[in-house]
Amino acid sequence: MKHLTTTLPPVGAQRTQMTCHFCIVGCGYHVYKWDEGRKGGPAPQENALGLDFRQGLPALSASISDTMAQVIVDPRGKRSHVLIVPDRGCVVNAGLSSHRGAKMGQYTYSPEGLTRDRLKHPRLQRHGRWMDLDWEQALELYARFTQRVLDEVGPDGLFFDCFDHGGAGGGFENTWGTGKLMFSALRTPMVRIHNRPAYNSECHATRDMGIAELNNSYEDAQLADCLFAIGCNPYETQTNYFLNHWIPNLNGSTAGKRAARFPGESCPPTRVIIVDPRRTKTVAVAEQVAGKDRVLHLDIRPGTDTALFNTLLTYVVDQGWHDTAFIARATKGFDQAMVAARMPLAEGARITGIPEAKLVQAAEWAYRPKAGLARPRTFHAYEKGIIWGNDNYRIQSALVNLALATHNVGRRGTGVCRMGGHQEGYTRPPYPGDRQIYVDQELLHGKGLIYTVWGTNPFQSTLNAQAHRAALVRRSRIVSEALDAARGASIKELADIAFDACRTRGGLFLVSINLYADPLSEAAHLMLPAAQPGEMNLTSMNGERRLRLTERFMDPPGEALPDCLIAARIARTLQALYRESGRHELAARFAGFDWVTEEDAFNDGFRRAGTPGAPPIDSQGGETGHLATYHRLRLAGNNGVQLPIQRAEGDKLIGTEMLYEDERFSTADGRATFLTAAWNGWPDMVTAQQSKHRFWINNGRTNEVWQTGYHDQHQPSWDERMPAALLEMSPADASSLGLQGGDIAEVFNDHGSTFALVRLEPTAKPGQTFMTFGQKRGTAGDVVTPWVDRHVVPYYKGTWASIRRAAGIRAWRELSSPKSRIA
Ligand SMILES: Nc1nc2c(c(=O)[nH]1)N[C@H]1C(S)=C(S)[C@@H](COP(=O)(O)OP(=O)(O)OC[C@H]3O[C@@H](n4cnc5c(=O)[nH]c(N)nc54)[C@H](O)[C@@H]3O)O[C@H]1N2
Ligand SMILES: Nc1nc2c(c(=O)[nH]1)N[C@H]1C(S)=C(S)[C@@H](COP(=O)(O)OP(=O)(O)OC[C@H]3O[C@@H](n4cnc5c(=O)[nH]c(N)nc54)[C@H](O)[C@@H]3O)O[C@H]1N2
Ligand code: SF4
Ligand SMILES: [Mo]
Repeated sequence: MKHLTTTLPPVGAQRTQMTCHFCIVGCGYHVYKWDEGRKGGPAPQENALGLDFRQGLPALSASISDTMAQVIVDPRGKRSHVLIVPDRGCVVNAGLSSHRGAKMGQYTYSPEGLTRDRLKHPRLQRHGRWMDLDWEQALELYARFTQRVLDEVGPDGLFFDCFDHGGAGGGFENTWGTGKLMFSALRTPMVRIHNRPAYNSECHATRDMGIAELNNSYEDAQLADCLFAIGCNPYETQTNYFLNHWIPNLNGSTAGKRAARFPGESCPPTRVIIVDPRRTKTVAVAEQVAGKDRVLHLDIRPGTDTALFNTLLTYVVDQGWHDTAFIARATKGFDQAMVAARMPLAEGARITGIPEAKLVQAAEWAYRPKAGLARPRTFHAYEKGIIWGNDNYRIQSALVNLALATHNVGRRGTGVCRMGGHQEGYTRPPYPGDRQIYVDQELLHGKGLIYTVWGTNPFQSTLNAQAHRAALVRRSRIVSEALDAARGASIKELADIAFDACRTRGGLFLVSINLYADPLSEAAHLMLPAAQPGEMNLTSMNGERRLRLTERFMDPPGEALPDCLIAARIARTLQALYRESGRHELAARFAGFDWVTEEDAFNDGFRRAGTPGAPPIDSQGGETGHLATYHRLRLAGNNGVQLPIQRAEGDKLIGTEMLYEDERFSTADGRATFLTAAWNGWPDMVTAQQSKHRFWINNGRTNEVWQTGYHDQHQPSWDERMPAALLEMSPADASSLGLQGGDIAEVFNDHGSTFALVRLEPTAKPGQTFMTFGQKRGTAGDVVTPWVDRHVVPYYKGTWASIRRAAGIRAWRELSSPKSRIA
């Protein structure tokens, strides 16, 4: 173990529970907090961890590092140590941390730490400078502007881009608070979700088929005969799910458990199939653990997954490996779907670029009946490679058809599931629109008067991002100029000036509600400071629907507030304004926000769904959500409860491990529905770039960076280490352009241009590059086309572009290793 400089928590240190802020996996952690000046000793009875630090700890017995520690200062100046360590008792991660979760300590607010630049007060932009102001003034400005829009234009003038998930920048409390404000108080349909340009789902198809996208438990990955990973890279993106549940199955550690679970069934050594156009770290690690003969990498031609699934389905049905009895008793639409799906091996191989022999091998591994004729248990895991792929609805229909026909849903060891992005935390009144609106395009066309960007950073993360930024900056400037010309104006007068600039001159009033000032800072007018988990109590659920409470252990910086309480204060300010002007009917729409704490928001939202007489709510808590109280969740600890809750036995909550074991699916008649999903080629808008631009720009995530880097970019020397987003490309392609590793390349097409740091990747295929998405310097979205599917779901994952050498600075070249990052 590396030498630790961190102070150990003394016996008796306060210990609270915390679910990692970041990815879907939701690893359990404990937060230890104790007064500065005290410290625990190395003997197990001398420290709160109960560990023996006198000699080196056995490998993996404890995961603890300096990045987990912080010294915090409360508003009265009292200083405390904080240590955020993974919980060995949590069934999700069993004491493992990751590159990201291990930094929660560092990312805890401290006036002396990396996070010292957190927003502490509301801020208003005046004359190109940021001025702090108090909440009353900020809320009055926001509410007066909003009131004029409501009165003179209508709710359609109020635009939002808002989180809808769990974890940091989310949680059931905050999705409810924001949702109640947007949908039942303001009643605007002009809302998009933080990661896509409309109010829609990432999973329309599977829901239409009656299959919720998180339908198994992490344990099922330990029990499967075959893991079928499609467009996901879980070693880098759902790290501890992969390490703690997939790896033990692939290395045989769960063989005994499988045999005990499925008596009488043969449980051959587990195999994994990975569908990804490029070789990933997941492929490399799986090969190391399972051996190459149990790993099949289908290096598919990008965007052809529909053809792959249809070919496999055709082959499986021709072999008679599908489950005809299950299809007859629990589904509908199989025969029609098969007509559209039929694709012979030769055609499938031609379209996907995967040799026929490999297609057959995949079908045999995943679907060929085992010895004794039992059906193999195959878990289908998918994420952004197909969700943000070529026609989300079509691909997902084809995939779920295949899983359904082979009865790989509702049985232990199977599933057809999203791997997930963030944790989940959805509870909102129904969306007030009757169709999906492409909000980015509306903004580009001059619609909207105020845009509230809530816990997201579209400047770095949306599609067609350069055009989006340009339009927002241009429209925002119209308002800034009007505000700059004001002399001695009151808040009310400022609101009127800004409103007039929007109403008559096409301006846009831009508001960012965030932890930090950076996102949108070049264009925003008003910023409101938000709190992160630990500074508030927050509930969310992970990728196996495991609901946990993260406990508050410290104050937010300055006057920052939980997002739900910001929403409540906005609503109450509007209510007061309407009351003052005697418009009581409108004032009534803003009632029901008298929350004092985030727990009030939880009780009002998550727990109320399903209560007789309550207005309709879309809630992942469902009808039994009311059983989950903060008190019970505190008792449930980091293992929480898997939704939906079955019942409470005293204060113990009993949950659900797997959905659809009863073969009753989420459709009106309970039958799962096959969808027709013929292979349909690529969208014209994407192929239109192909003749002009030589490179395919695949893009996504790397282990170290969390999303847009909102915390990570405050790491010391981040700027030197990451002067731009990474662009992995083959050495031959690079040299054909005169590029060396460490050079800055311009990546451009007809939609935009961006910059990236070239990294030579020997495993990259010719003509195919991979760029880290969402970065500040080098935004992959700048070259992503504005194409979306019928439900306004984007195709972030692929676009054609040209690449040229833009700059080369020796220091950057030195950063660049010629070794493969992937191997
Ligand atoms: N090209 C391309 N584009 C993509 C993708 C891709 O694969 N390729 N992926 C898409 C996907 S899946 C995603 S999820 C998006 C990510 O895009 P975003 O959602 O825009 O990215 P984040 O970094 O998660 O943004 C979170 C923001 O909220 C702030 N924040 C954090 N916690 C809190 C909080 O508690 N309250 C508030 N108010 N603010 C908070 C952070 O400072 C940060 O600015 O990008 C999408 N865009
Ligand atoms: N380290 C880290 N982990 C994260 C995040 C992070 O920012 N950093 N973000 C979280 C979030 S919000 C999300 S949504 C998830 C995303 O999790 P993932 O979906 O696993 O991550 P991505 O890297 O976006 O994309 C996965 C893979 O899709 C492949 N792909 C591209 N095109 C195609 C195609 O046409 N077909 C197929 N089959 N595959 C294709 C890419 O090569 C890539 O390896 O990660 C979560 N976890
Ligand atoms: S795997 Fe995900 S949830 Fe677990 S520690 Fe890492 S980022 Fe956090
Ligand atoms: Mo995501």
